[in-house]
Amino acid sequence: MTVTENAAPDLVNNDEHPLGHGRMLRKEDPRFIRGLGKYCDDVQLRGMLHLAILRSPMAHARIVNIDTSAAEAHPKVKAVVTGAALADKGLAWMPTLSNDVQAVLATDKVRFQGQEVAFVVAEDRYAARDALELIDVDYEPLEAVADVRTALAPDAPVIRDDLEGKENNHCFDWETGDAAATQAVFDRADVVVKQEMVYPRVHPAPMETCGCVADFDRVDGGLTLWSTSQAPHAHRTLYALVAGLPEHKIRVISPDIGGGFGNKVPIYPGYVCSIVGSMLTGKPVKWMEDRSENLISTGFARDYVMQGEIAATKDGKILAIRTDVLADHGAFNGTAAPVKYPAGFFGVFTGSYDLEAAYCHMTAVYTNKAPGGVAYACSFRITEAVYLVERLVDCLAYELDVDPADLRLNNFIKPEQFPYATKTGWVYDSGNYEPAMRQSMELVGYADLRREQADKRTRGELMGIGCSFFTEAVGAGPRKDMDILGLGMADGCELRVHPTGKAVVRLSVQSQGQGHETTFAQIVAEEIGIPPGDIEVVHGDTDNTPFGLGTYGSRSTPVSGAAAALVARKVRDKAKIIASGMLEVSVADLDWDKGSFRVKGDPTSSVTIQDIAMRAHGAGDLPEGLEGGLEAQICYNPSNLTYPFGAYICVVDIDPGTGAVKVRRFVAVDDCGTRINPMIIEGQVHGGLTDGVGMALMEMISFDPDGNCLSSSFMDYLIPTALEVPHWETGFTVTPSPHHPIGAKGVGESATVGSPPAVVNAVIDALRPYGVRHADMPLTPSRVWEAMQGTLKPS
Ligand code: MCN
Ligand code: CUN
Repeated sequence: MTVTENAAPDLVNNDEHPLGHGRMLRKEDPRFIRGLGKYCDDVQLRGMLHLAILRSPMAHARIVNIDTSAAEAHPKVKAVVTGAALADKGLAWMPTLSNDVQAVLATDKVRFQGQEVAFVVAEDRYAARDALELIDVDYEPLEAVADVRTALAPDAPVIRDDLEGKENNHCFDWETGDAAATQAVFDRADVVVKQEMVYPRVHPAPMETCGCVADFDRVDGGLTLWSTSQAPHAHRTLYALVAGLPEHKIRVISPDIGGGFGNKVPIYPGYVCSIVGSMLTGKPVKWMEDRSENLISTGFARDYVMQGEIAATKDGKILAIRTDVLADHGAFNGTAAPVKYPAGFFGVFTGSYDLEAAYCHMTAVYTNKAPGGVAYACSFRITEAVYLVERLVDCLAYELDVDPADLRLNNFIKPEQFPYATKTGWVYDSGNYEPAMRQSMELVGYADLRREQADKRTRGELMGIGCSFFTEAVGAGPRKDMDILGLGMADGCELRVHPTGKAVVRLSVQSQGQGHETTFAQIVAEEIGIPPGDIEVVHGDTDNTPFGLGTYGSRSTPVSGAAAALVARKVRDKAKIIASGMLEVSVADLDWDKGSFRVKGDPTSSVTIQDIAMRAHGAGDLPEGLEGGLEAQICYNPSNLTYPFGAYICVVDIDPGTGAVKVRRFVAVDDCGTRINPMIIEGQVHGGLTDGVGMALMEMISFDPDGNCLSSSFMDYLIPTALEVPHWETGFTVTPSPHHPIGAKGVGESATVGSPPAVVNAVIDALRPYGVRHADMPLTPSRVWEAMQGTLKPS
């Protein structure tokens, strides 16, 4: 099915909304648009204290001495804690999500600028911050490793001397694909194009920074933690392991969250400090980062230097792709990815093309920079992978002097090849790429634009058209090979229908703005025929929801969405037995008609799901052997990931006098299988496209040679506003996932993954008269200008 989206969304009043999927207004918006959301910083508890963190001003230095006496003497200060004090309790180090360790507070050395060195708990936020100034730290500066390319030099200072026997900055090596087979294909290829490309370090920069309120109850030994967490259940287990607290005594609540984008997946030292602060003082303790703290110390994204190679025949058949990657992991390996995937899902760098061979070798290193390595709408590094392959395809088109859209069309995996096993071991569940590509070309008016461009070139005007086609892998993941720190990536779901036919569904995922309270009610409504307005969605509270791994990697729909559909079907199966008793016919004689069971051939005999709910709880006998009540729970373990895809086309104009890039148009055609709420999908796509334009044109966390972070505020770390982005034009196709119960694939990260190469390809296309084949992001006016002058150096 290929459908073109309505330009003017036909929003419907929720009261009139059909039972299930469709354009329903978000149930959560009335509280958000009135400013009545409840975020961590809105939590106010009696006697609550405030925590502030002292951070290292240096990227690499030995801690010689810390004098906290003046801070302790501050009249409003309740506690001052250093790494040494934590070390006494065995809490100075914590595990990261990648089986590394990270300092909660530095003991021996600081390893990046902004690292946590000490914390103060005081009566108010101002006093806590004032007291930080009173702490005197004596640092002995060490040479810093700020350039990933020199991290493995023999004379480079060793950052992780805390790790036994560590004598260099090597973090890990990883490879995928078949090196020899790929070499053989490269040897016989007519054309080989090589290109180095850097995906710079960027930051998710959610509107709400990270923070928490920790409340340890000394009487019953229970800990309640309100925190900005994308994965409350996984965090609870980790706290239990780190702090040695019994898991049933810990309750993690993720209230409303003001954006996550992956930034709120890891456990940060601030959370652990707050817990310690509350245990020490016996009072609730609140910690909220400011913007600079968020930018300099929390999970960054990307930071890959990629040597790409693509091999093809002279008539444009792509044969193989090979890459060697140098990955900057910062001072601690905090990458959040399934354990067996140290490079996340970068292995899908073969893209949407039918290749004969592929190979990747990666070396990851430590540098004196903040840890992180997955965050920012990446689907576990697929952003980097898609950028690599989509830039390489454009480089090949440049060399062969063919149209980049045609080159893609000629190399796509064909619909009949699905399920398609890639040369790096992924099995794409379903796909039909050509209609999506053709639709994007039609929507944008591709042929006309090429004519316009040719015309403009004769006048010296710079206009570029950039294509990108991506395949994503989302919905981690099958427990047989995916876990995070030993926790399998399955999701629980629980559904209870009350006697009056209203229902509550409890999820293990946690929304940060994706609209789960609406879409999950719609998923259940579609299966069981109760209006979405009558279904309450409970999430983000470990005491009140079943165990599961949380929201990231666009996994909520593929995993928890499947769980919600299946739990509803389980309830419906029970309802059917009750209906058969009520209508005095056998189960086989009943038809389901969304919301009621009807006797086959007798349209007048039926019972509604609401009637059945009352009977399930009410007077009268139920069919033999059936327990009362109408509820169920399940734990869903996906059999595969889902593989959404999309075709994006960007049109830019460049001012030849300044190098400034203007994104004139952007067309995005997405396929996420069955669409639950098209309005929410469009919102997700719009947000992701904005992210992508930001990364392509302006975002970068940069460092000076001493490791000082140069992007610690929104004055220096630029994010796009309404002024920099065009009116988004969207379309869609629907290719359901064959293994997902409702055929849905994830979409939350698609646009961020797919859009940067479209923008970069457009800019490079515009610069063709200057003979430019590549320039690294962010394509700021100065970089574009240098590329035009031929003076741009590799970044
Ligand atoms: N959806 C749908 N039909 C589909 C697929 C999805 O209607 N076929 C809906 C879902 O029901 C859900 C939303 O779209 O309401 C996103 O679903 P999904 O793709 O499953 O992604 P998640 O819910 O798991 O969200 C995570 C994803 C990630 S990983 C990042 S990063 C990101 C993103 O979502 N962070 C966001 N979008 C964000 N949007 C907001 N507002 N804030 C963030 O922090
Ligand atoms: Cu990779 S950012 Mo999202 O997975 O939370």
